[in-house]
Amino acid sequence: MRIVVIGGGVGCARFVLGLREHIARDSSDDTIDVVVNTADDWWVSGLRIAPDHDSLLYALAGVNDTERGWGRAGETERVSAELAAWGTAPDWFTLGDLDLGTHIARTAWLREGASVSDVYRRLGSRWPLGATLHPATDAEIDTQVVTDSGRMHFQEWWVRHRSRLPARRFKQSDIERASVTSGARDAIENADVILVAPSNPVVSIGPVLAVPGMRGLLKDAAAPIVGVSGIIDGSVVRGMADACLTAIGVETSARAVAEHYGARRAGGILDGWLVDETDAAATDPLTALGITTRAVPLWMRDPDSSAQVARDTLALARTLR
Ligand code: GDP
Ligand code: FO1
Ligand code: CA
Repeated sequence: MRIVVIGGGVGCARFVLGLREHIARDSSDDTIDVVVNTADDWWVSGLRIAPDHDSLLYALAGVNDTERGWGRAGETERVSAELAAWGTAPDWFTLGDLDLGTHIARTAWLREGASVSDVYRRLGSRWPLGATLHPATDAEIDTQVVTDSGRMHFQEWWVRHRSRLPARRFKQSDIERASVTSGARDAIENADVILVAPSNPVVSIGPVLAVPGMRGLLKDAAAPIVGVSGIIDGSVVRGMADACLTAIGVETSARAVAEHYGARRAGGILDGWLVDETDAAATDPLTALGITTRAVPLWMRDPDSSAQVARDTLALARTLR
C-alpha cells in the first residue's frame, strides 16, 4: 500500500516513525509519503529555515534532538551567539551550528533557483529516511499571527511569546497564489490510504488544507482519509495547539478537532478518526456524524507504542477502503 500522511513537525515525526517501525516489523512493502506543512518557514539572518520539514528530516534520519523535538542532537551554538551579537537573529531564537549547515545548504540551493521540492529531495537523499517528504506547496507562504498588539510571523508568536499573546487570526498571506506541488498531488491521487497526523490542527494541518486545490484533491481521493487526535483527555500531548485552537474558537478536545476537520461526506476531510481510550465517549457522536471513530491508546512514547498507533490507524483505514 501507498500510505500518504499529511502533517507538520514533531507530532507528525513521531507518527511517521511509528508507521516506519510498523512496516519494518511486518516486513510489508508499504511505502510512506508525507505532505509537509511549509507555513512555519521563516527567513532569519538571510537563511531560510523550515522547522516542520527539518523536524521530520532529522527524526527520520535519527539525528534529531529528541528532547527539544527540533534541531540536531549533540548541538553547539557558537555561531548563534555571534548572530545575536551582530543582531541579525533575535536572541530568543537559537540556531545550532549543525542546524545552520542545513539552512545554509537550503538557502544556497534556493538562490541557485531550486524549488522547495528540489531542496526536500536533495536534503532527503543524504539519509535513508524510509519516507518521501513533499512540501504541500513550493510557494513561500508563511503563517502570520494577528494579535491585538499587531501582526507577527508565526515563529515570533510561537517562540518569543510562547503563544501567550492571544491570537485573533492565523493567516497565510497571498495563499491564493500557491498551488499544490506535483509530488503532493501525485501522492494523494495515488494513495491507498491517507492519514492526517496528530499534528497541530491549526498551524500545521490548517495551512496544508488552505493551499488552493488541496481540499478538492482530498475530497476526490479514492483512498480513505483517517486522522489521529493530537488531543488526549482534553489536553495537548505537548506544545501549544490548545492556544491555537482557542484562538479559532475550537474546544481543545478530540471530538471538537474531528468536528473542526469535518466528515468527508459532509464536505470535510475525515472518513475515520482515532481517539485515545480516555476519549471513548466521542466515538458514537462522531460516528453518527459520518466519521467512523475508534478509541485506542494514542500515546507514542517509544517505537512499540508508536508502531501500535500506526497499526491501529491502518486497521481502521482498511475497514474504510
Ligand atoms: P510541530 O509542528 O513541531 O508543533 O508538531 P506537529 O504539529 O506535527 O505536532 C504537534 C502535536 O502533536 C501536538 O499538538 C501534540 O499534541 C501532538 N503529539 C505529540 N506527541 C503525541 C503523541 O504521543 N500522541 C498523540 N496522539 N499526539 C501527539
Ligand atoms: N523553538 C523554540 O522554542 N526555540 C527556538 O529557539 C527554536 C529554534 C528553532 C530553529 C530551527 C528550527 O527548525 C526550529 C526551531 N524551533 C525553536 C522550533 C520551531 O519554532 C517550532 O517547533 C515549530 O515551528 C513548530 O511547528
Ligand atoms: Ca508546525
